[in-house]
Amino acid sequence: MPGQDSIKLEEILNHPQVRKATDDINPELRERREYRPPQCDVFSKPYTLLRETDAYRFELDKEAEKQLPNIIGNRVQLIEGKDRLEGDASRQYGKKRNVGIVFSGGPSPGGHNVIAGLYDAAKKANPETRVYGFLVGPDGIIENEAVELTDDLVDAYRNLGGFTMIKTGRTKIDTHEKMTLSRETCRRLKLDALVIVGGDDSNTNAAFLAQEMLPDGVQIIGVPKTIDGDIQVRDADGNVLCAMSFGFHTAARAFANSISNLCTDSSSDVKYWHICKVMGRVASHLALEVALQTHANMTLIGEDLSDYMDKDRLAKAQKEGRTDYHAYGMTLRHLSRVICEGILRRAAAGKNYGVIVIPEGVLEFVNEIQVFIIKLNTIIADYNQTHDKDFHASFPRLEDKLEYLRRLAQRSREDASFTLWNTRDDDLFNDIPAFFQEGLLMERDSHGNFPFSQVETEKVLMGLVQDYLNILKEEGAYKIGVRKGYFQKTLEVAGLDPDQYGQALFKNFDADEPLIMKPSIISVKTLGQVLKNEGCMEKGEKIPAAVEKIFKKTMPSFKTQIHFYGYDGRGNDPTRFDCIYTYNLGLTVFSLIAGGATGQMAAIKNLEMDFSKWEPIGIPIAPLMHLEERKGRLALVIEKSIVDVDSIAFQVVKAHREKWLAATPGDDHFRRPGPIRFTGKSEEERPITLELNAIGK
Ligand code: FBP
Repeated sequence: MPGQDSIKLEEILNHPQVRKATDDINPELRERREYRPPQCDVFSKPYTLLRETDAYRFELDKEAEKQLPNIIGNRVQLIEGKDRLEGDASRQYGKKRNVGIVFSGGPSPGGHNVIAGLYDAAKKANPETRVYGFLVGPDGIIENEAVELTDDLVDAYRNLGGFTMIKTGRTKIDTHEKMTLSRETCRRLKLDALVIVGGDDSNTNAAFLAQEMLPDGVQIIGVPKTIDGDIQVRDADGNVLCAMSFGFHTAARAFANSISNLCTDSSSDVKYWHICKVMGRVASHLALEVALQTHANMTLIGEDLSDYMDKDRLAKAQKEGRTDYHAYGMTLRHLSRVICEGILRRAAAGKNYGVIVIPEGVLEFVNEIQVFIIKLNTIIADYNQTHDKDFHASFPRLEDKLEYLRRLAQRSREDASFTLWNTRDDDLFNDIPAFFQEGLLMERDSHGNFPFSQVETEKVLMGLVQDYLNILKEEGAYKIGVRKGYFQKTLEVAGLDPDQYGQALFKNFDADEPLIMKPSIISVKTLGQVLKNEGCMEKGEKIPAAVEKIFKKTMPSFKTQIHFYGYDGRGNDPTRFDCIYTYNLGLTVFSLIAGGATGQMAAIKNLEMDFSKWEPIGIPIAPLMHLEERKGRLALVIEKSIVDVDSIAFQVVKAHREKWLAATPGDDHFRRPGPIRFTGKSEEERPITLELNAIGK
């Protein structure tokens, strides 16, 4: 371009427009940082006070009573705002403290605001209080790697997503050595309190730390974090204390926006099935919320599959006077058939495209896979314990692992008392594709969780779907319906009689639209034969081009695009709901610390209601614990909450399945949630599942 050579790069880089475009700080970021979330009413007072209540009841686990004797008697604490506190209470509230905070587990949008809320409340109570952020998760506590938080640091991350400020990690403080080092760190930093922002496993860890550190005078407070939405706390009478962990809303909205865009693309381009795996581990809460946000054509809900009964099989067995145990529970094969049926029905309606949402943990609810997961968990844990070596280090390659399993099967043949892995298990396991074997044998995390996010669930399922669709295509059952008007027009333009050809080609020419080609027509050759048999063509005559064109339009090819929604949503900047929720969680944490609590989890009650009704509380963690199989043995953990198939949210989705599948001519029923917007009124106020499940409560 003329004159371009004369502009020096330096001048270009100094141009105000270039500087603006290359600045790390944009107006959206500035707006987020400057936003100050509203505070629950109780926090508008200068002080807060904790009041224990007996309004909630818990059924205590015997093992929890034994292992956590000092905190098992904790009760729910309500937070009250006070204009003044008397004597010692006021000194206690405003005393100079050292507080540590750590993120544990996967990132979840809103974490920075928990820090901001805690920091603001702590500094307001006493500007000399110090807040330390432990770096890269619990390792930071074990190794005493911490930064002291400052106004500048906190302000830089207000209302921003991720856990970037202090990072996160998945280490569990589960050995005597790690516990000793953690106590040492707390002593060195003279910590009064340690805040653990984490999921069910991290809050479990918080309870054990609270028990251990009681003699040291270190208070431990947990915060319910996870996009998975699987920390939902109720008391023994079903009263909801914590309806949703933070970050769920943002992740679900982020996934829903992308998936909704795929719904739009798929119904425009009309050639792809988009297969969307969404995070959530075992629980399908995120998939359920995405279904409500987008009305995607098919959404699998894992929890729904465990109750599955094959009614046809049951009826057949009953007729024959026998019991068919295989009719109970979903198999991988059957699940793939259910998906195929939806694909087939949409194709018949002329829609060989669509969107399927698959929760990443769906296979946990499929009988044969669940058995493999449990058996392999035990085998790996047993190996690590017996040999005091890591299974994955001993058997780095898949072949090594398979060889080890083969030896176990051999052992079961020689020793009848060994039933963990028998020849049948080994044979079945060897039947599955190598990439899936590898997935099932993958290293468990430090809490013993199966790494669902790394298993190509969608590939396993869609492989079976593809195989079955090929069979159905061969059988002439998988066909794309064509509009009668289009067929008639195409033949008339070619000078052919639509009625004569229509009767020959379609199985429903006289019935409703769309037209479905006869099952016997599956190739150009079979098309020619049918036309001859029906008297439309003479021997040696060529199939009319217009007829062949129609035939080709009815022959489907199943084209998929695979997507995984997880890490992107975890890193999204929080919705306004999550910003407000987490900031108030941070304020709650400080009130719990100032009130002397330990072994409690900060929570906000009534999240489904108007903000004016939100109620900050402290939930006792120890009474939530129960025994569960982890790493092959029973361990005390907080129970994960999975989708309740009797809940209103699930029932609503179930009632709309047929409508959203839209296996009829005409438009789909997609919903457009739109992107997460920090300002403006368009953003969903709170998760739809949360609102639906609160109906009538
Ligand atoms: P948390 O349970 O720690 O909140 O993590 C949730 C999650 O995002 C799951 O949805 C997912 O299966 C898992 O983390 C992925 O783990 P990783 O970050 O180790 O790949």
